[in-house]
Amino acid sequence: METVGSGVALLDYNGDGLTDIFLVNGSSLEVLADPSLPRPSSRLFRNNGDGTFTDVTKASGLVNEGWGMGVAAADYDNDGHTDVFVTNFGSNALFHNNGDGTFTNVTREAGLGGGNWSTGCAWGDYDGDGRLDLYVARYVDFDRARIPRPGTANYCLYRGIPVACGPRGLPGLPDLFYRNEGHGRFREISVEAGIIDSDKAYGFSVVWCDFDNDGHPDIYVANDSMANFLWHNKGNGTFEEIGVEAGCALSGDGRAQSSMGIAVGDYNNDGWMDLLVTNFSEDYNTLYRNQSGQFDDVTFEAGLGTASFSQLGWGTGFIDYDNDGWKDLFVANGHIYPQADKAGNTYFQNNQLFRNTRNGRFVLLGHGESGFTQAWSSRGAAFGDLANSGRIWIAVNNIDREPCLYQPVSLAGAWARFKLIGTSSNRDAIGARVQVTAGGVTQTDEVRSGESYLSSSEVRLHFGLGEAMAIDQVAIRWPSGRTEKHTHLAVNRQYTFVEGSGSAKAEDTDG
Ligand SMILES: [Ca+2]
Ligand SMILES: [Ca+2]
Ligand SMILES: [Ca+2]
Ligand SMILES: [Ca+2]
Repeated sequence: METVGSGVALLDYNGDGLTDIFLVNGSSLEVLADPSLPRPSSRLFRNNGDGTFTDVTKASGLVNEGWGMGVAAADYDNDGHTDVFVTNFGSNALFHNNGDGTFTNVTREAGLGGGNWSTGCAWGDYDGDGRLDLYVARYVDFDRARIPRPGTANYCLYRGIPVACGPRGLPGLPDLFYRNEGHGRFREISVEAGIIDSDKAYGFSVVWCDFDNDGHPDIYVANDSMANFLWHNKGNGTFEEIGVEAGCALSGDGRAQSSMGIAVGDYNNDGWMDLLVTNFSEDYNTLYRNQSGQFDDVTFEAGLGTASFSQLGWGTGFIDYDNDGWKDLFVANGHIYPQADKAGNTYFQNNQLFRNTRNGRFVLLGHGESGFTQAWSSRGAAFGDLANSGRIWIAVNNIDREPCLYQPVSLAGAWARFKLIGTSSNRDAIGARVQVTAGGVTQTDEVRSGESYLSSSEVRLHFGLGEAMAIDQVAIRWPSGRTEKHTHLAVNRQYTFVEGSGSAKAEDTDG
């Protein structure tokens, strides 16, 4: 279990407008076997607003002592306070935010314990009732007594070196899908919703997004060693799996890849949400360009093919690090096998930043330019503006190391940030689509909770605006279906939009 974890969340847990950091943590077999041993736990760091953070784990009660994997933060009960769901090897955990800086573990009442080995998770409102529902991916049906020793089967070798077994050759687990029934209770409805993971694929990361622009949020799941899922939301309370037909389940030449993380974003600004899926080493991370809901593997023509061949990719996101209005690409790397150093690869690998050159292509920045000079074995990654300065920071969880926090330093263009508050829609407006037109470019994004690798970025939407002096238009499609437009807004501001109020509130900013 220790080879794959774990995620990181950026969330404003205490509602002070400053984005805080939650790090999921692993455990050990010794601790699982002996309850008298001190238990490692997740960590919550409060943003002090002066460039420092304070560990408030204990005081907050946001303490996950299971073998942590993934996290998704969202206000599932629409009370204005961000709640946190954590997946584990073992029971998962739902922490309800009490609104006073503390959390209560409500897993049992909510019915969200799951079981065995859960990984990625993400919130979205599949049926448009204003209540956030939850997708939980699961990985291997893990029984330590049945796991072969390293090297004792052909799926326990990496380039001839004995390594930990799996996932190939091990039994998988079906994913879980929970409908939010209100009053803090959930019901597992995967089969009745058509989410039938009959192959028990080895699930990792999950993201909700409306990929075919029909107004209903779809769900994409990165599976390890097997075809990825695209669960198309039919708009009638059920889904159909269309990954292969839609062209985003396999590599362009029809191979199932060992997928880890998912970046979702409209990198070419055509109004269709694209995908970047991180994969195993000796393979490439796959860029799927979305055209009218149909995907093409354009990895090599985008210049991303060979740049990820040696790397084993995990956390990833389309982020506009230089605020030019074109989304760039971040990838967190690190091999899964410590033995990789003996097999012609390396366990520690540098993270990567690719600049979008606005012509459908990306260019890898050198480590000096990206600032990613130190190689670790990275996993989860999340994105947000931790200084409210109009730039995107990156938080990365590393195996057996302190995490990395990358502060933006490059000169950058204008920006705008949007905080959406749903009224008839879910309060966090998860699934809302925002289109921003400025400087002759229209950018598209959606509010998400759950993306990258087992991670959760802040729900505020950030847009780089290049040299634009003003925003011509902001168009919002709320999850309820309600649409609204705002015109002639100033740049370098955060705006709060409340569904149905018809007005935009600009907030003072240091930017
Ligand atoms: Ca809440
Ligand atoms: Ca719902
Ligand atoms: Ca859709
Ligand atoms: Ca850019």
